[in-house]
Amino acid sequence: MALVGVIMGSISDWETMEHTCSMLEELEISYEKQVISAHRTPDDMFAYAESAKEKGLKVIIAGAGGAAHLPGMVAAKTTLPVIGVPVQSKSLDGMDSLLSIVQMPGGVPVATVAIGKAGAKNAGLLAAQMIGAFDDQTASRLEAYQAAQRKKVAEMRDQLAD
Ligand code: RP5
Repeated sequence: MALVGVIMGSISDWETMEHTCSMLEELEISYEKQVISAHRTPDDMFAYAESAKEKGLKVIIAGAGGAAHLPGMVAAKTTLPVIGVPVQSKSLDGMDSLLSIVQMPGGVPVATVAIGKAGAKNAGLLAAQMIGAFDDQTASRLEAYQAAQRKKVAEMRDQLAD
């Protein structure tokens, strides 16, 4: 059973959103992925948002670029936490995506991460942290992930000192 739903506005978003999925796999979080467009398939978007909770999802991660309405509109139709990933668009470098996702009206939150790959990766981590707040095994994997990051920095320090 998938705990996290990863959706994106277009297949062109996959090169960004695959970093979310890789992180979820690394942390052993079950997920499903789907292309759902706010503008091209609005009925599918609402159906997905409305059924997400009852099918067992705990978090939705939505990536979109340009006029990036997918995360906000999904958030409008579910009580699950929604994480928005601004995809780096070609024309405005992702600033359009970021502002479209982050500037939600009070009452309809979308947890917005950074533009592009770093944000996509952090979206996976953030979803794992939400699940880890209630699941000890996930919390342990997150501790191991942080310990590995500390080790990498320690190696960088050694490298610099050589
Ligand atoms: C958005 O429009 C998608 O999220 C994508 O980032 C952007 C461009 O989509 P394509 O024209 O590449 O399908 O809906």
